[in-house]
Amino acid sequence: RSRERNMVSSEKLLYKQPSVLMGRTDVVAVTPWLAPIIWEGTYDPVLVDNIYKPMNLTIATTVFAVGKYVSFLRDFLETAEKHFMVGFNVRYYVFTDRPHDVPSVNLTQGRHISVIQVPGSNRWQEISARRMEIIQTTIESQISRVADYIFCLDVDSKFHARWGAESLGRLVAVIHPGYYEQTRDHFPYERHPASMAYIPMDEGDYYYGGAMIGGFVEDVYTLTKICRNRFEVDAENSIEAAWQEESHLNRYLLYNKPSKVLSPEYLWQDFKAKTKEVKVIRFSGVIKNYAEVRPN
Ligand code: UD2
Repeated sequence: RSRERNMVSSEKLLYKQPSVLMGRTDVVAVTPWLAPIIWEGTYDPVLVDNIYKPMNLTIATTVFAVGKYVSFLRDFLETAEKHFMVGFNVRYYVFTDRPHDVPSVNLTQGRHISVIQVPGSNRWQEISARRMEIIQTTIESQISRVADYIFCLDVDSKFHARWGAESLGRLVAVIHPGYYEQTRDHFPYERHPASMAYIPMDEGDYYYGGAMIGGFVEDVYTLTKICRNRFEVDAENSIEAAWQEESHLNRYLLYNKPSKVLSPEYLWQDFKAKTKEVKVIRFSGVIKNYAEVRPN
């Protein structure tokens, strides 16, 4: 279903003239391979909506809530209804081992939830990492038929402000809020050459967060398939990468550059004070008591 569409505005729309000379100067808004980095003030939300809404797109959104993580679902879904892809068709896919504990949340028109049962696990590392495999197989069995784009998000999070069509692209990744001021040799990439997620000290663009993967369904399909395979090769060799699937994601994105990069506005962490370049926090991880919510 997913094809690059022409940027057509359906009607006359009055908006501020784009400037060639004036814009944000405190942040970099384009990667060295010319993918936009999305920051507040670099796009016009009204114009973006005017372009994308007539396309009648469907956005699949996957979220895992295994074990005690079901308790994060209500806030995740309620805040998504307020801020995430408002005005678009959204299909949430909730993966859980506790389908009866999925809260009923009022959804606005054009939005649906499918609950899909998955096995529980005693190891949080496995739950987090198996997401690649489950997303891959669910894209094959159902998502590819119904959706244009897909976003795969962490459940222990809330939306606080607009996350809209400015985030749509072929392959979309988010810059992790914890490392964007660091040099690449400080990124927590997997550093053992034996791992399929290995990145040498002198390589790497950004440190991407595992809490969000997005893009065309077919591009995210390829990403999940390759990361899953590499993860399984590592497992056969008794290797678990430093940050599980996040490490494999970072390796994949180093050699398959994202076409759009979301700034840390799209992935903040509640324990971290806002920095001056972040004008709006759109989505953030809540503070959680690891000992309480994880199985081990
Ligand atoms: C980081 C990443 C996360 C993932 C993980 C790698 C960010 C902000 N977070 O977060 O995306 O790459 O490291 O290990 O980039 N889950 C369950 N039940 C569990 C455990 C996990 O459903 O018992 C799911 C849930 O959707 C959760 C996700 O897996 O949001 C990631 O697990 P996490 O939030 O515990 O990982 P964390 O905070 O270390």
